[in-house]
Amino acid sequence: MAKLTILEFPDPRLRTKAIPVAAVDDELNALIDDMFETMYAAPGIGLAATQVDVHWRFLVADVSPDQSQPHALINPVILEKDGVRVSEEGCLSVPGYYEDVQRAEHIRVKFLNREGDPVEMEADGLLAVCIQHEIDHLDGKLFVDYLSEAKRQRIRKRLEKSRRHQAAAAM
Ligand code: GNR
Ligand code: NI
Repeated sequence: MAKLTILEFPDPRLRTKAIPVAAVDDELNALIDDMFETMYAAPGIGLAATQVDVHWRFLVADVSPDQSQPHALINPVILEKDGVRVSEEGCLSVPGYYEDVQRAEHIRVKFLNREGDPVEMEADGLLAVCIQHEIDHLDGKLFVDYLSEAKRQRIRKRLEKSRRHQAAAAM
């Protein structure tokens, strides 16, 4: 197992549209293990392959408080969306910023599980929000894209500035 590096906004690689997974094999399952390790260590409740510079359509999520409900969704497709929910979102690729985003409250999603079998699942609340957030990543989209241009630019400038300070402090 290995912890992977998470790309940060405004890294252009976060804008890549991921391609469908062709085969659910040992290589993919090893990557999924590494993504769970990376997500739990962060800590976060979800992680899309895009964020670790792998541009295949899969994601991991676990919104439980005790790491007891790991979900790995391969080639996820949302079949149904219901209701509206506004909640505060954060993102491991936009560290330190939290903003309200409007999503569907309830979703039905189909995907392949780690064995390669097709599965359908219903999700509500935080898990539904998380899966929508992760599928956005697979399409090259970030939660800051739902904010005003001014807010997004302010976040980008502040993150670039703090990264320059980090780089200078490391010399
Ligand atoms: O850890 C995360 N928390 C979170 C909170 C509200 C809505 C979405 C998320 S996902 C985020 C981890 C992440 O960046 N996944 O892409
Ligand atoms: Ni994110």
